Amino acid sequence: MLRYLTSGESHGKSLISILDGIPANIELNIDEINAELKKRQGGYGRGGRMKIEQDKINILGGVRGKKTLGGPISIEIKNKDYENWIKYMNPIEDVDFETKKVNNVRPGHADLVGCLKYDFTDARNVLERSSARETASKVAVGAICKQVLKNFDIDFTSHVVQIGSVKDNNIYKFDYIKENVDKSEVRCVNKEVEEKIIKEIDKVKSEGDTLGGIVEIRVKNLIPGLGSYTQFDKKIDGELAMHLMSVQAIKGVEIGIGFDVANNPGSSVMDEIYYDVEDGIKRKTNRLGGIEGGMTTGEEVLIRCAMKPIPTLYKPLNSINVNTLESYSASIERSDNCAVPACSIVCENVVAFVICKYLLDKIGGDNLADLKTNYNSYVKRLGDRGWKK
Ligand code: EPS
Repeated sequence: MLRYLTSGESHGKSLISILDGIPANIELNIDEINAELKKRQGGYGRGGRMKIEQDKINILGGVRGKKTLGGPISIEIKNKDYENWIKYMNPIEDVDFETKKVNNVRPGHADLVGCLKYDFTDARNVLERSSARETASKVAVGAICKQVLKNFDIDFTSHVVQIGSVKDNNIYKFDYIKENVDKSEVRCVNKEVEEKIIKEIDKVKSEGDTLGGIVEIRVKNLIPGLGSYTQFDKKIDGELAMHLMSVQAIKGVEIGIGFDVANNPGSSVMDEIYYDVEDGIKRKTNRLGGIEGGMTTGEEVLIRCAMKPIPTLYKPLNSINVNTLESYSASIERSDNCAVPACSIVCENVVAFVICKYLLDKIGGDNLADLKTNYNSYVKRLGDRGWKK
């Protein structure tokens, strides 16, 4: 079973992840993994931290000569900012607990409930771990999973479809998004919408406020049958939603037309099936986003995630001092005004982890050769039934 854990604080020494279950003999392209990390750091609306960091993976175990060994892979991403925080964050020496203490808990962040639940008088102890800095680990893990999946031509892309009130209502082909999205600093492939988004971010920033938005993730070249209808915890849409909802600041996940299924009759929601000698079994539309009965259909998977605006506001909301219970404005921590473009990279890599987990469940094998044999035999059997890759 593919699984991972992460550890580390936003201003601690490093972020650490352990990814367990990656088969042996997968060749890792470290530059490609670092390129994903770099993309996560980008995007219009980011704050000062990204000028300090240059996230790169340092693999500490599970890989030899760029090839996976089949054991757990341990990944470190160093926090350069730790040098500026060592007096406050050193895990094994006495530290200054006062200077960076956070009393005035921020609405929308984990600060208040974290202090109550873990019996902390300092929300710093909460925010260091709840920070979206942890998404760098998620991206590193997902980027390694992508290296497994590229052996089976499974490909990913993502883009921003809404920031604040500015929406891109167009539907794009996978390849168009993939070719154009990295040229945009808001990861929006429509120039007109991009300009409006940048103006909206500037406006909100000047008002001391923040913006959320919607990102779309697409996966192509999948095979049918990843996931299963036979048990609730085997459904791939359930697992995708669980992983995506646990990304910091995500408040909604839609698959295919999502909530729109409720507005339409069945005939405008289901995807008609046809058979063509050239293409094999296919769908005329993809409203259900490539998943039926908790299983991939082989069509493109299409997912949208809604990210709430970042809760740290430069014009803060009313809150309390968690220790004295007196009214105060919420504390101001250095933060981003809009991290939706970064969120599209995070969600894309989170989806890569789930797809990899379910592909390994379906075609299991301890090493790449066995995976390929199992994959080819499954695809051949599907071919006999009329499905074509
Ligand atoms: C982030 C690092 C953080 C924040 C942001 C995401 O760094 P710092 O707290 O030092 O500025 O910029 O985190 C949040 C907005 C949040 O609310 O936690 C990153 O690496 O993405």
